[in-house]
Amino acid sequence: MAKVKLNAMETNQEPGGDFDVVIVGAGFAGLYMLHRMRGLGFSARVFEAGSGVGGTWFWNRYPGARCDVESMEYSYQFSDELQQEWVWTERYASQPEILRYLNHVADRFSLRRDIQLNTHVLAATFNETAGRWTIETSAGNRVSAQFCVMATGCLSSTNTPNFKGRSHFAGPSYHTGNWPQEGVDFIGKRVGVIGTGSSAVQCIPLIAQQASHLNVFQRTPTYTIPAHNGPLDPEVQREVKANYANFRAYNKLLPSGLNIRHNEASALAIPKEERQHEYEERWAHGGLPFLGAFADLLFSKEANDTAAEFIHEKIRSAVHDPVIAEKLLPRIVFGCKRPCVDTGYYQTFNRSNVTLVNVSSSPIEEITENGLTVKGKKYELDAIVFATGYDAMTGSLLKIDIRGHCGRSLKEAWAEGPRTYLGVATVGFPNLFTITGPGSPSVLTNMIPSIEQHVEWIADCVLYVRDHGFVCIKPTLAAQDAWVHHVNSVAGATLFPTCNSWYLGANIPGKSRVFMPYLGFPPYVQKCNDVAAKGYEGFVLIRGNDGERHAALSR
Ligand code: N01
Repeated sequence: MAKVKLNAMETNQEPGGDFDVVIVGAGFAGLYMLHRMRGLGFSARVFEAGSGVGGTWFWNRYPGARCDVESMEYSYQFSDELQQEWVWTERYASQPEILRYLNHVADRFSLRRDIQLNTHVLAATFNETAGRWTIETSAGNRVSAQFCVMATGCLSSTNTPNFKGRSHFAGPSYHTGNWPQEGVDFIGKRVGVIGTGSSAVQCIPLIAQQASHLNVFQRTPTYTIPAHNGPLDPEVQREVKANYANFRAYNKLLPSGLNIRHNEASALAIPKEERQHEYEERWAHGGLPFLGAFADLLFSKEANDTAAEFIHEKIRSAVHDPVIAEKLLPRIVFGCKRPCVDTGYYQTFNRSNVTLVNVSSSPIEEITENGLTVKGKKYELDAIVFATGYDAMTGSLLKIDIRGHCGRSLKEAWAEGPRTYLGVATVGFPNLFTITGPGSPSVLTNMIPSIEQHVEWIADCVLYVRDHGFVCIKPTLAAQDAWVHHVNSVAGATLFPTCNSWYLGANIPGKSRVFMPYLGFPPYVQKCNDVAAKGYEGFVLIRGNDGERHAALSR
């Protein structure tokens, strides 16, 4: 990464300094971590790569970007004043609205003075003698901190496949996860969108309305459920706010922490008509609650097939041309990749200016000056949109040269896939925490309460270390090994590992195939609480002078 040197005047921050905590990232996780640490009296500095706060909601400005979790749930709950005063306008909030919310949070809690923008963290190195981290940035900072918290996000390191000839394309190209702030005008343009995941499903219907022609290059057809988005009924908002604490507490007891009604029944235990009725109701309601239709959808292939068949029929009835409809039918297990939530996705393929190109059996061969080729056929394009996803969960962490005990890098430690204790800490990296890291429920839950749970747990842990006269905390190898084994065995009992999802790292060539998130919410929260209640069971706490500390860290 090129070093962009900004002077202290430009960044409004000093290049050096000693902090209790350095936090990397100013999205939902980093903002709350900063607020929490400051509230406990710790000094903290946040480094953020973007020119504004917001993390994923800062970068993902593609047309149609909006959340697939409902607005009344996808927000912080740490401050009742905040959740009472903020007014959401739609059932599913758009990217601009969420970004406005996060900017409001930054201002309301006076967070900006401790956030340095336009700054990539390049390296974090643990100094065993000092028991502190040294953090180096693209802006020339070299600061030290006792604790380092990675709030780098699970879906923040974009993946642009290395197609042959990519640099030869003469027109503009965009990645959905790094969209120009000024927006893009596709009017009258021949556009190619590569990918058909959540980002593509959201932007394709809108780009199709502008483009003179849109080619959609599909490798794996996707399941998407209609959002049925619309203005948020003020009465619904008032009711939730009148009872917000109970609403939040109830949701925390549900699988995924989302306000989804989970049917306890098996899809196979009831007559077909009843099953269809359940699916129809969920389809009419829209969005991710479809996943809760039956208890065994992600455990039994036979049960899963009933959901797949139902959605196939919906696609066949939405798409006029039966040949195109067949091409759009997903053949993977429903839910093993995160289902998308859309507005008019399948119907977009009825437009005369939209072509679906199958790149599954015949991949994109080459990007040329004027477009790209598939199976020898040329597709002339004025602009390319890479909706090709992310190096999820580990990508942003491993981009930073993180070095712990004996100078060993995180990249080496995770060469065979990420290994953590509870998704928050890693053997060999004392005083380093990962918010919603691999091995925690994170992306399989409502992210915001999961972020809040991690932030609060980490803050309590740091407080415990300080108040009990310790200087360092690190997980034991035995605790980490047992946790990794547990995370894998839970995933192995489901249908999740059956497809090439980013949950498994299977979308990135060469990445180890490991199911990264933990399928164990809400018991996970209890486990974290128990660990803390037992004086941080599974961790080693270290105190003493430099020599003693050095010896303890070396064990
Ligand atoms: O990324 P993806 P995304 N040649 O990885 C294709 C969250 N999110 O940005 O499936 C051709 O899902 C790839 O094909 P395949 C949400 O959690 C949420 O869309 O690997 N195609 C796939 O179709 C989501 O799951 C929201 O065969 C290639 C696509 O690119 C996650 O972010 C909105 C290719 C990538 O899909 C990621 O979503 C947006 C190649 N070489 C995102 N390489 C909401 O809240 C990749 N592809 C609504």
